[in-house]
Amino acid sequence: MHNKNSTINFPSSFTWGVATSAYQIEGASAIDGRGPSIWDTFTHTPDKIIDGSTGDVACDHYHHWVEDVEIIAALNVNAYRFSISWSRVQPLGYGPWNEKGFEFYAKLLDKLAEKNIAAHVTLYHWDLPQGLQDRGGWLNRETATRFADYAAEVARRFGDRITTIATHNEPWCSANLGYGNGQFAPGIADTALSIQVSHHLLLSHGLAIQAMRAVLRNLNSSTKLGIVLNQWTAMPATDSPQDRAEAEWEYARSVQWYMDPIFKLKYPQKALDRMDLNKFLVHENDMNDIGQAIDFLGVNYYTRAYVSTENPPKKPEGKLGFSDMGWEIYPDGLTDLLLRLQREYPRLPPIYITENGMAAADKIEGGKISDETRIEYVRLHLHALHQAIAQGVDVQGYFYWSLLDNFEWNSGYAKRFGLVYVDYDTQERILKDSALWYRDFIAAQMQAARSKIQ
Ligand code: IFM
Repeated sequence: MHNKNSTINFPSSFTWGVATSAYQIEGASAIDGRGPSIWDTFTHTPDKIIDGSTGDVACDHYHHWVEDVEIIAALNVNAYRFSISWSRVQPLGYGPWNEKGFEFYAKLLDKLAEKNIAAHVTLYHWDLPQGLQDRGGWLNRETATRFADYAAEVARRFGDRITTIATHNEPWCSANLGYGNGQFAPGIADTALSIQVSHHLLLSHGLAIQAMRAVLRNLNSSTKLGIVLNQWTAMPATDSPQDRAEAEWEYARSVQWYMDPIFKLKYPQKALDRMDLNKFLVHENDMNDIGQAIDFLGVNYYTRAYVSTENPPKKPEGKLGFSDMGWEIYPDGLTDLLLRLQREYPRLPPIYITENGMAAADKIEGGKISDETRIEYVRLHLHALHQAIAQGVDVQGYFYWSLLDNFEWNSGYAKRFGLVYVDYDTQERILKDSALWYRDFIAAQMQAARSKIQ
C-alpha cells in the first residue's frame, strides 16, 4: 500500500509552478489603452457577483508585478503560469494592436527570464474583448478566426521566450457557465447555445494551434503548444445502474466532450445521444482543424463529481472535508482521472497539472496565516499525482492555483485560493504557511534531484 506520509521524489526535470490569470489579478482595467472585456461588462452589471465587486483593481498586479515576480522567485518555483488579457493587447479583439499592452507582458517575461522562471502562458482565460462580444462573441464562428490572429501575434512577438502556450483555459467553463447556466460572463443561460459555443471554442483552439505552428517554425522556436482543460472523475453515488449510467454521461459531456475532438477527431456519441443539438452546426473540415497534434495537455483538477440520481441526490461523505467553495477534497480522484486518460487516449501528450488548490477562510493572526488544511490538500494531491506517475502517466509539472488570493469570478473576493494572502485595502502581500511549506517542499525536491545526479 502507498503510504501517504512517506517521502516522495518527483523526476529531476519536474516543473514546479504557481498560476494566475489576467482578469483575476491585474486590475488596471482602463489603463494604457486596454479595452473592456466581457468580464468588465459582467461585473459592472448589478447582482452578478456575490459581493458586488469587480476586477477593476483586483491585486493591482499591473503595478505590483515586480514585487510579485520577486515573491514567485522566493517560492523556489521554476515556472509561472499566467494569462494574457486579449483586450489589453488588442482592445477590440480585432483591428489595431496596443503596444502599451504588449510592453507590459514583455517586461514581465524579461523579469521572469532574469530569475530563471519559465513562462507558461495562457491566451484565453475567459476575458473575451467586449468588441467581439458585440459582434456575437463565441456564438459567431468569426471569433475563432480572430482568436487565431491574436494567437499568431503573441507567438510572433514572444515565441522566443515562452516555454508553453495554452490556447484556452477550461473551455468547459466558458461554454457551460458563460452560456449554459449564465453564472459567468457573458451571462446567457441557454444550454443549446452553450453546445455551439463549445464547438467554436474548440475550433478556435485548432485554428490557433495551426497559426502559431507556422509562426514558431519560422522563428525556430521550441515553445510547446497545448490546451488546459478542467477535468474530474465522475463517480456514481451507488452501484445502481441509474447512478452508473448518469456518472458516465457526466464524464462524457464534461471530459470526453473536449478530449475526444482533440484526440479522436469526433464528439463522444454517449454525449451526443443526450444533448439538445438543434443549434449545433459543425462544418465539414472542423474536426480536422480541431484535432491538431498538440505538445502538452494541461489538466486542472480540484475535486471529483459525485453523481446520484436519487431525489434529493446523495451527497459525498467528504472524509477529508470540503474546501471553502464547498468542493469535496478527494485526492484519489486525481490518480483515477490520470489513469483513465492514459487508458483512453493513445495519442495523449505529456501532461502538466496546470491548476490544483483550495479556497480556505484564511485569517491573519499575529501576522501569520496558518492554513494547515491547504498544506494537507497540496501534500495529498502531490502523493496522488506521484501515484499516477509511478503507474506510467507522463506528468511533467504541477502548478498550484493560485499564487495570490484574487478575484474568484462570481464569488468576488470572498474566496481565498492563494499561497500568498492579499490585503485588498493596502495591497500588502503576506506569505501564508502553505507558501513556506511549498517553498521548502520544492527545495527538498531539488536537493534530492541534485544528489541523485552527483
Ligand atoms: O479561479 C479559478 C480559475 O480561474 C480557473 N480554475 C478554477 C479556479 C478556482 O475556481
